[in-house]
Amino acid sequence: PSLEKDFLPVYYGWFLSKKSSEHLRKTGQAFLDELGNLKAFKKESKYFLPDEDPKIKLDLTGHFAKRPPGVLHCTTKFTDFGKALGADEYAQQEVVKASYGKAFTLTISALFLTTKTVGARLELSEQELLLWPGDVDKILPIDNLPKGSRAHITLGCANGIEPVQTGIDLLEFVKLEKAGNKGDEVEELGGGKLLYFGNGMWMLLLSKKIEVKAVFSGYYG
Ligand code: ACK
Repeated sequence: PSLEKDFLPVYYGWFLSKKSSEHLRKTGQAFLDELGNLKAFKKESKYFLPDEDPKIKLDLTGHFAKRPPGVLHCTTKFTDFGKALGADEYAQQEVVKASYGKAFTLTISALFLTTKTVGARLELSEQELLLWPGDVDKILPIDNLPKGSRAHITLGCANGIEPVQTGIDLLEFVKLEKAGNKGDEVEELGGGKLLYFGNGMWMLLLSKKIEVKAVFSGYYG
């Protein structure tokens, strides 16, 4: 018998190439800059910064000061070194083993922002969906959302907010969409159509989807 024991990562996911990562960070930064200057956004700024002077640009970069270190990623399964529910089952799948270290092209369809997080929404391909766990697309056990609904890349979190929140926030958007709320079309920005869902929830539907290069792998901390 081998002395080695399988040692699972903190999480599995797609890790963007350095170039793709830098490009996406810049796009996210431009989104924050544009929103912070937007009249319609400032009108709703009470969700972000109480009593701010409406004539001054909102410092959203400062608000989302917690940014992921290193290259950006999309978590598929949070395994917590094997302690998380369903970790072993996920890791033992043939498709997970066979895809480890392989390159993928991820498609970003939108950027979203809430009072807590800012992130990029992914549209997974059939092949990528094979790597998506069956148990992560819900906030409540009764939620029934399409596979891959949670797929995102965290770009920033507000003070005191953990990155796990970005996926939960995206699921809130998807739940609203499922309930028939398509958001209010606020205006056309440089990158696409800006939608407002209320309660400080904004989404930019990209007119030109962004493709990023990424490697499927594990993060060991
Ligand atoms: O931004 P993320 O997707 O959210 O990437 C980080 C990564 O794992 C390392 O913290 C994600 N994460 C943390 N806890 C969980 C969890 N309980 N369920 C799903 N994803 C998680 C976090």
